[in-house]
Amino acid sequence: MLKEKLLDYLKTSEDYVSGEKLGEILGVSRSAVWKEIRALRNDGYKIDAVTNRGYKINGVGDVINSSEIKTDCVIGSEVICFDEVVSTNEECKKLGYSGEKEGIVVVADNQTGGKGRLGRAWSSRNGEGVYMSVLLRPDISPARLSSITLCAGLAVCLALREDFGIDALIKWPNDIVVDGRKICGILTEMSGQLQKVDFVVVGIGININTREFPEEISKKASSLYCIAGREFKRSPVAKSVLTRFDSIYSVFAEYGFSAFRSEYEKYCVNTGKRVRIINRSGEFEATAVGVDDDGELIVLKDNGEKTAVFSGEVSVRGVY
Ligand code: BTX
Repeated sequence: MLKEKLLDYLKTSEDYVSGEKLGEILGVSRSAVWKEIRALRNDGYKIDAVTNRGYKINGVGDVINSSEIKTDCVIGSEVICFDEVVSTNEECKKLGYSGEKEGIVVVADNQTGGKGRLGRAWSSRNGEGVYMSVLLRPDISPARLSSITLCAGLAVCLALREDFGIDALIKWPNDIVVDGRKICGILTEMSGQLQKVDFVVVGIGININTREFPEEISKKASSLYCIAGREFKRSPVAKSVLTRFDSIYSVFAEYGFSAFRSEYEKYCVNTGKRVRIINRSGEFEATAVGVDDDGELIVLKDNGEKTAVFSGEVSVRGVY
């Protein structure tokens, strides 16, 4: 796309570049260059124009586009951006069915039908969050899929802690929380048969600049803005998460979740806490002691019995 090529060129140029030179490089007229410069400004790029010198990028607003999010690794090697979709997971699944390669990412400014787990909704305010889905083709059995969600959670947690100074923790299995409130949710969906995975879509929703949440989640949701008291640009957060997810996923693909077990436990808010487990076979209270090599939560029941919980809702006192 012309706009992206122009943007890539301007980003690597330290000095002003004339419209004429840009036209020559891109094989288009000066007026076509000018049209794309205008479009980039509309997207949020600050581009200086100086007579007889040309154009220079002088800052980026809060834009969501491929050029800002694309990574140098497998996950995020290609990024498709939309202004609005029903759900990025649904768009990404279409790419999975059409045979797209592992690592492609779908991102949107807005979701009109963002999905949570078990048919729940994910509140996705326009332009206020990162809503993205990653296509993976792991060579693992469906039984081990849930640990991919844990890897994605760890990637979000580490990205927010190390690159953005947010004290993020993980609530097993897939919520990222700060001060007991949820700032990110992960929804993993799969296509395949009983024994073989065809593809997996990992959907990640992060609340970035949301100041007010709908009434029904206002007590349990938070955003980077609410935590830090300032706005964040969404694309750098998305890129940081994708880059971390790539390095975690590549080790996971070779060695399994056990490689991250102790790091996950370190940031898991449940570790050492009383938890209430609600699953198909009922409800019980226990003390969480960690996770096992498959990412299942290990709990110590009050009768002294240790058991692994592989799915279901887990509530922790003090954390919604
Ligand atoms: P979950 O089922 O664990 O969480 C959903 C629940 O969380 C809701 O029932 C509600 O109580 C609460 N909730 C809803 N919206 C928010 C929010 N913005 N912040 C905090 N709490 C909220 C979590 O499911 C999985 C969410 C994945 C979302 C991503 S966005 C990109 C991709 N596309 C898509 O449709 N889903 C994923």
